[in-house]
Amino acid sequence: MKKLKEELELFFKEFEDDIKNVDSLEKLKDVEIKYSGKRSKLHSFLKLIGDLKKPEEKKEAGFLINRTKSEIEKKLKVLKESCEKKEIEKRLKQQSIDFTKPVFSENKGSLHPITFIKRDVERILTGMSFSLVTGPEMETEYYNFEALNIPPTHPARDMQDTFFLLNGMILRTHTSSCQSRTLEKHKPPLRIFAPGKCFRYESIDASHETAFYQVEGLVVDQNITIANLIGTMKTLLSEIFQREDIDVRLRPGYFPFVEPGFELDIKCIICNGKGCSTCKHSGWLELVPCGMVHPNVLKYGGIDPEKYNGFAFGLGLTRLAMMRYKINDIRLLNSGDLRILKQFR
Ligand code: FA5
Repeated sequence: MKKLKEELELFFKEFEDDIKNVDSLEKLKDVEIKYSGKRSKLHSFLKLIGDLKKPEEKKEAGFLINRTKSEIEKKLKVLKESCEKKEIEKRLKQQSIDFTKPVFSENKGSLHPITFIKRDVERILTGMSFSLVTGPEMETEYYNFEALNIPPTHPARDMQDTFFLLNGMILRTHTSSCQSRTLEKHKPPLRIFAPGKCFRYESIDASHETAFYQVEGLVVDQNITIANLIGTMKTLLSEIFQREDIDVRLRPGYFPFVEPGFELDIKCIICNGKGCSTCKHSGWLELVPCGMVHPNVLKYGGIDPEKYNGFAFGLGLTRLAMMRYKINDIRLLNSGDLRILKQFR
């Protein structure tokens, strides 16, 4: 028994010497295997108990071995906790965040293609002495229809499927409502444009959305002619498409607030008028509805139609963006798909 006691003491001393060098979980694992694992010397001590014949000897040997075993396990447990703490501290140091460092993110935002084209049109029209005006998206029927020569019972109201709000207002169906608001407030000569969002209760397809952008243009002065309208449109579109040779044509178009009213087409800029899928093989693209301001609209604004006249146009900004950036489905513009938007940085 004395020999066993000495051997256990030696074994424990060896263990204490070994744990002095343990400073990581990896080294701790080696020590655990060596001193408390199934193949450790401690296990061979435990096996010795079976060889002892006398019960008192078995009891004493069991006591001595188990005491050493629990001492070893206690020390290993404490050591494990301190090694884990050290490892966490080490990892935290490696991953430390410097909040004072400037951020250069890979994921920079970018402007929407409609914003690009809107800013372009704004720049060009201001350069042509037009002033920017704005109007509300939630509008009265009066400014959206009535003051534009579309009385309540007029069938032309059906041309623009309208969102009616519970408060008796509507969502404006076109930026032409800015015409009636401007004419009421300002007197000629005037030259304004109004970019903004419009809303229609449409069934959505590749070229129709329920919310889309238009830019309204309005000129009121004395002796304005259709030639002024064509000249202005040619200059505006040449600047937008960065080409000098924009060809336009006028077709009759019906809008109650202009007389005569036109659909202004441009010669297809993709195929140069030869015919392609974009222009549906006609060689022309329908782009700007426009016309000479109807005398009744001037009267609603308190302007004498005998003295003044003018022209107006309503450019579909969303479709213009589609044409400029060759986007074949209007729904892509509002899809929120970054793969689309990232292309226009
Ligand atoms: C109008 O809205 C008239 N207010 C334009 C006008 C102004 C005529 C001044 C005369 C004088 P229209 O409904 O055609 O017209 O719409 C004008 C443009 O808006 C269209 O050419 C098209 O480019 C765009 N647009 C109309 N509806 C939608 C829609 N659902 N989705 C996308 N764009 C649309």
